[in-house]
Amino acid sequence: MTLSIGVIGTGAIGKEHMHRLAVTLKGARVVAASDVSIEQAETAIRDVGIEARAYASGEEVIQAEDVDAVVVTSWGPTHEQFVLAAITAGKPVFCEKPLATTAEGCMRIVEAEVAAGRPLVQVGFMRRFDAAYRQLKALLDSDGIGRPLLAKCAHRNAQANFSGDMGLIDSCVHEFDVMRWLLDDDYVSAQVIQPVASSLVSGDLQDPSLVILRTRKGRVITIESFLNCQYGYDIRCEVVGERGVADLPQPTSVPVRRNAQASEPVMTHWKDRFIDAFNVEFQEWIDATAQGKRQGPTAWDGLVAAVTSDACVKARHSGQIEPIKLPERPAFYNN
Ligand code: NAD
Ligand code: ISE
Repeated sequence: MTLSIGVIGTGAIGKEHMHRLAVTLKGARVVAASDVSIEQAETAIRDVGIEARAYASGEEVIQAEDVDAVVVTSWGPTHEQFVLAAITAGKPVFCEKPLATTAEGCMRIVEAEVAAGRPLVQVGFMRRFDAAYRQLKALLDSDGIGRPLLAKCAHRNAQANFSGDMGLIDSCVHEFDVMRWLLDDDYVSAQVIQPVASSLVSGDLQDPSLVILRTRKGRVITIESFLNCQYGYDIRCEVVGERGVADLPQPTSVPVRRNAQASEPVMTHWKDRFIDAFNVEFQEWIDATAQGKRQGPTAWDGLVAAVTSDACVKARHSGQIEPIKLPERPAFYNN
């Protein structure tokens, strides 16, 4: 079966995903797309080089008879309305992070999916599909370093045109998801510490920040979020266990020694660092969706990430350690 997909939001990542669905991967085709204007969707369809129909709204994409499943890659504040509309239409929906920009919005999605009674929603936390994270998880799960006690993460972008709390909501949200998956744990509190801000960053962004999360199993996780580190795109994670320490494997490159110097290239963009993860994420989603199954991050995972982001935002402004309180998980999301 070939899955016919409608894409809502044809900006940077929307076009990337359209190309991977239509050209790189197997088992899917893109038959519909929309953006804020029909012309923008038409341009994207032309740029990607596929035959698909452009629509003036996301709702029309969801309703289109030939659309089996929906991919939402529009701006974050629009995600909730499109995911809810897809659930109402009974169509599987893959939504880029964040699932919704507030925990309340994510909760409405969780309630709608539970009421629909079948798994329809997957959230775009692609790090769970990254080979390096999967290797690290396999090592931890096989007791490779004993009981994990603490983890130190760094999430560095070369440059990001962010303001206010976006670093927590839009960037650290990946650590919020991947670390509870990696450690099989949940968070209980958050603290955000701001060192002196980089003088290379303008506007109201305080960059970098240090997030400290405590977990239900008593672990401590630190996340250095540096949105304008200048030198490249660098994702790090070191887990300290009772009997050893494990590091997230880094992308391979050719080390060079020349002119009395040794060097190695550093990537500069998330789309290159996680290109394979995006491909695996979507191939698994296509295959599972075609069989009416669910795998991968759920609406519940999207909600947990949003509750964590909200607590971090509060902690940044209060300067205090803020509790992270999750609602009761519906049995629908067990396993
Ligand atoms: P972008 O601004 O390049 O693209 C967003 C597109 O959505 C724009 O073309 C915009 O016109 C369109 N849009 C806005 N409102 C719309 C509406 N009502 N209907 C249809 N289209 C609408 O942004 P982007 O970088 O492509 O990010 C899109 C989403 O993907 C964001 O939620 C972002 O957080 C997420 N993202 C995820 C990753 C990742 O690593 N998983 C990376 C980048 C972006
Ligand atoms: C971007 O939206 C992403 O999701 C990237 O994975 C992340 O590294 C970056 O900080 C975000 O802006």
